[in-house]
Amino acid sequence: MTTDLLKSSSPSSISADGVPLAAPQIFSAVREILSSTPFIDIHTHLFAPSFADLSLWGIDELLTYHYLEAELFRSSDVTPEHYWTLSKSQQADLICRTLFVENSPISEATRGVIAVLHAFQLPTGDSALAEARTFFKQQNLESHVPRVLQMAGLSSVIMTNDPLDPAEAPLWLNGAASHHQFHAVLRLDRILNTWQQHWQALATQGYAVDAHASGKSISEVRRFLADWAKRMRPVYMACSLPDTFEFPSDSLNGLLLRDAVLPSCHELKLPLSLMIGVRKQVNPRIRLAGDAVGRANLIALENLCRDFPSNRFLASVLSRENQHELCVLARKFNNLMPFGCWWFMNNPSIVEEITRERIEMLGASFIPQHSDARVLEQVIYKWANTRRTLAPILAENYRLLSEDGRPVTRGDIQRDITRLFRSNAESWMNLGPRA
Ligand code: FIX
Ligand code: ZN
Repeated sequence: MTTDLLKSSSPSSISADGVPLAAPQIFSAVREILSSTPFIDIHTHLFAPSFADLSLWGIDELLTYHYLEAELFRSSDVTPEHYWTLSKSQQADLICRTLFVENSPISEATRGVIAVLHAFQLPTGDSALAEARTFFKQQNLESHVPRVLQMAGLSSVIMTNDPLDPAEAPLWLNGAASHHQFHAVLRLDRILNTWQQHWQALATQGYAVDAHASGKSISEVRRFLADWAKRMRPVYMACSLPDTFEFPSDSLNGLLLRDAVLPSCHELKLPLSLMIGVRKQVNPRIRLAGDAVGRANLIALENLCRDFPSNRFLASVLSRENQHELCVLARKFNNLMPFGCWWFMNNPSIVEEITRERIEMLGASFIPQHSDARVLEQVIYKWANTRRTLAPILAENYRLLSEDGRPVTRGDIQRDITRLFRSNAESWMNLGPRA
């Protein structure tokens, strides 16, 4: 039985979805399907409404986003020390004046704020701030959240939850209400990267651990992870790692990863997300804006994928120089899922470059993007940017496929876009229909 390669196997070959598209129709079909398919945002720093105090939203939070703070200090004489003495609204006033009035908001991050105001039909000129403040004051979080996710074309978002965060942990311990559009993640940076500073927090929660992670520490860390997995029902565990990350290693990080985290992920059937390449606090004066990037040695990731074949790894790398290697590693290990254009990679010119090579090397077997949103309304511009950047790239690949002799249908395009922005995540994270 020969399969007819030239004929699409997508189920809807009889309906309009099955009709081969002419080359000029491909781009608009891709754009329509990108905008009509609800995405899953697999990495954000957003919180469900029940985490009210931790949920950042509204114009003052949008303006004081650490991406904009980094840009403020380049265009203003204010010292970081003085900036931190200002109130949130004074900081927002200063950033608005400096980056949106005295300069053109042409950077990706400043354009983002303009796009959010425009999405709410709010003015975007020099006097925008006052009217925006009035508008956001009138919003009720319970109804604002689903509206914003709808505007961003998202069915759900995945949070970043730290069981050792002094502000967040008590909310979970007191039974924070879940929300059907927000899924939890067990974030392990304090355990894997700064054990010396944080082992006592585990001890305070009743786990017999010590500074050297000796004695019962490993089994107690595993008990800690199991307890928090029951409490949070996370869809994966995650950790950001420095550019100097090595594995295997005799360090505490290496030991905790090998003997506690990986076995727990395996037992709990949870993937481990590794975000590799951050150089923390190269300039601590500017706080969250003070992190930078370094090229990592991805042999560590290669060793993890090879030596732990029954663990699943999500990976995003911060350095541009590591992107190609990650693609190649994913061709070697099917327990590795590359995802997103993380942080300093999340700029249209670089998203384009990364996505093109991923499609050429991995087809649709990767997760193109996540928003990393810290402020609720950021998902509106970050996903609009992603849809705008990806439409011509996907269309070009379909045009080439059609030129090479295989007609393309809407059904094909819908299947691939659903896989890229939904089913890869659903299958990898046991998200299933609730996502
Ligand atoms: O480690 C992370 O999850 C990073 O995304 C954040 O730490 C970073 O500050 C950020 O907001 C990047 O967009
Ligand atoms: Zn993040």
